[in-house]
Amino acid sequence: MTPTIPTPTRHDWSQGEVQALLALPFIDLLLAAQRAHRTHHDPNTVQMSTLLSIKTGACPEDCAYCPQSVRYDTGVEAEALMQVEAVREAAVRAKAAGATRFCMGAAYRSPKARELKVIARMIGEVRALGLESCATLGMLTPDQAGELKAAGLDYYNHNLDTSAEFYGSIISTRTYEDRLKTLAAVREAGLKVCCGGIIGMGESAGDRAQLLRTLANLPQHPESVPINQLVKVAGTPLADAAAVDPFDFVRIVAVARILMPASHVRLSAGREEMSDELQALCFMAGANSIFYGEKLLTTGNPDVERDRTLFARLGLVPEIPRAGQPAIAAAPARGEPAAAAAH
Ligand code: SAM
Ligand code: DTB
Ligand code: SF4
Repeated sequence: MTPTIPTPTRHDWSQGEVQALLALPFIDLLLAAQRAHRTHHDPNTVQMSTLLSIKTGACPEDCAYCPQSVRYDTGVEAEALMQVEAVREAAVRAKAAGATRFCMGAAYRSPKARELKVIARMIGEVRALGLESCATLGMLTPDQAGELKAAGLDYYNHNLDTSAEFYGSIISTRTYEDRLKTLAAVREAGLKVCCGGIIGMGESAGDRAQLLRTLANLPQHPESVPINQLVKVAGTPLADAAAVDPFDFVRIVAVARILMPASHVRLSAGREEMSDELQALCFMAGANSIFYGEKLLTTGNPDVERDRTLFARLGLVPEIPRAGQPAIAAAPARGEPAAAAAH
């Protein structure tokens, strides 16, 4: 039997409902995800973001997955906050390669006032190039979120990473509540939210469902939901974490799509280790955003040529952002396009 399409943009999912979606027969789950996807998005377009680490390593936090924590010997060389002009040049290259969003990541627990002033100038340069801007700088106060908004920032990335229960096994230097507070400050400031998690840190199926449920039950769905597969880095406590079953990963993408139908679901870190076929399954399950460019922050990503070839083989095209896109709560629902239905 074909599963019914869940009501869009709900915020009251129970743990049982999310677990039941994750446990659907694979083919039924993919169909439900595709239906949700086609209701809100063109299924053949993918949003393209390029990442740049604007301040690398020596981070005081102890996130067990992260090569940039000062506590682990991972060979990452610490680098101070970049010069504004060097960031502008990287953004020019990202745009020329075809990215439409430029994401600046900094290995901070939280940014200092003088650092934020420099980053505000970087945001201005990125926006002046006609690129969407995104930053991920750690915890923010409401005033700092307002400062970033005033600088022209479009998106703020701040991941919940896993379930509230499992969070303490991965990070001891901040709490889940801290994360939720920053997310609320970011929303309050009028910034768009990019928030997701990491799969493959030893979390249970229940933890995965709980992460998805927490994201979907936020007062407003994040506009962007990055689903990262753990990049195992030698020297971090999770260097030898067990591999994720690829079909389980696809299921998580599909359930994220169903729970947050109007959001962009990003097939995020971990693509370098994925086959083209697995990535295609993720796009079928509703992923419609990627990190594009040879590097994530400190680790590798598929090179531009591999992605261009994959897109050509699948008939995927980069998404062109619409100016003044409406908030996702008000996103227009679109029916299944006739061309797609006829295939
Ligand atoms: N320091 C800030 C923070 O943690 O919020 C911003 C930068 S931090 C590197 C951004 C995100 O990258 C983390 O929240 C985590 O989800 C992701 N990340 C870091 N290391 C990763 C890894 N090895 N594999 C997958 N995702 C990773
Ligand atoms: C997100 O969810 N994934 C990106 C971005 N947001 C900042 C980071 C992935 C980092 C992977 C490890 C690295 O390259 O250092
Ligand atoms: Fe620091 Fe962010 Fe890495 Fe945690 S994830 S160690 S806060 S850079």
